[in-house]
Amino acid sequence: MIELLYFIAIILVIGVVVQVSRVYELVHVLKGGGSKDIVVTEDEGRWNGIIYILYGLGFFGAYVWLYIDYAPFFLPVAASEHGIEIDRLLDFNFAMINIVFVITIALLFYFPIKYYFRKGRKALWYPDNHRAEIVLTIIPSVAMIFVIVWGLKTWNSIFSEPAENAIKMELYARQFDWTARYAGEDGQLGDFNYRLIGGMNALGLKADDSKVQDDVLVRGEFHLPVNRAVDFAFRSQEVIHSAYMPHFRAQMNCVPGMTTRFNFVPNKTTEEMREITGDPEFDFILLCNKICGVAHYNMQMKIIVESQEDYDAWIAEQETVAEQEIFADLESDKRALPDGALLAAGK
Ligand SMILES: [Cu+2]
Repeated sequence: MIELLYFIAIILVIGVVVQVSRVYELVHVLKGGGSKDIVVTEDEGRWNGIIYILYGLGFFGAYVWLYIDYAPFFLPVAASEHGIEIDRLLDFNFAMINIVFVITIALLFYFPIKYYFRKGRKALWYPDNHRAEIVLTIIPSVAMIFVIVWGLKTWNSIFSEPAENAIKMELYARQFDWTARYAGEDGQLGDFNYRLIGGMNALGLKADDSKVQDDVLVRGEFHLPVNRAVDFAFRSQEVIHSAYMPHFRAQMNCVPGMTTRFNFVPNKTTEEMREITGDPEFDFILLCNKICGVAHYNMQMKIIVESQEDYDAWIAEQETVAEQEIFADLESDKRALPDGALLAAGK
């Protein structure tokens, strides 16, 4: 609140300064000095240039400081195969943007001191230069085409079909948690229908589908084996959520009424990332990246990437749909609500 008052005070002070300078100009005109009389002197021009240089130094200082100050918040190295490609593409874009930015802004601050008004010096009349225009059109165009082609190639490789031995799983979003469903022993995700959502069956799974019973449902955290493709399907119960796994450079919207897909290969285990980041507490995370309601901020799930053996041991311990008896209360209680609390409490 106090910041808002400061802000309003600053705006008012600026307003007062502008008004006073206007009054000053008007008084000057009324005293007989016409507008012709208001001419910038050499001194004023030089000072103007000096102030520009000082401001420019402060500006670039802040620019460097922000990069350094925010460095701890940058994501660590990508933990998926395609993530490395995405980072390379982004790094190239940032390098280009920063180079052009520094050159153009530096010139902007330098020119007022270089070309400030001196008596007797005439400005050069330089209306156009076709060669310069052609060069300055072609260079950015080539750079743009290069980035677009590179981007499209990267996009195509990211959205290619997953490998044959990919793990099939589903991330199911609802206000405000995630459920991960693994395909189970048959390697196929069972069928679903939104009309069946209710009670323990928050995902609307079909009890009579033979592929459903061996599916594995987990909440809180899910595991993935390293260096093996994961073929994700995403669904949502009610509003648009977005499955965001920043360390794997992966994000996909979860849209009610349709299934979206994404696949990637995690290439670093949780343990390896803990060493890389120097943070023994580090964990991969799945977040919701769409503001989907009041508890959106807390919609997350831990992801553990580990060796194939550890993964196999973990998945063997998890309960299947059959073991969780998610259809039991639906049979007996027709009033079962499509409410998140029931699955949480029932599990
Ligand atoms: Cu959400």
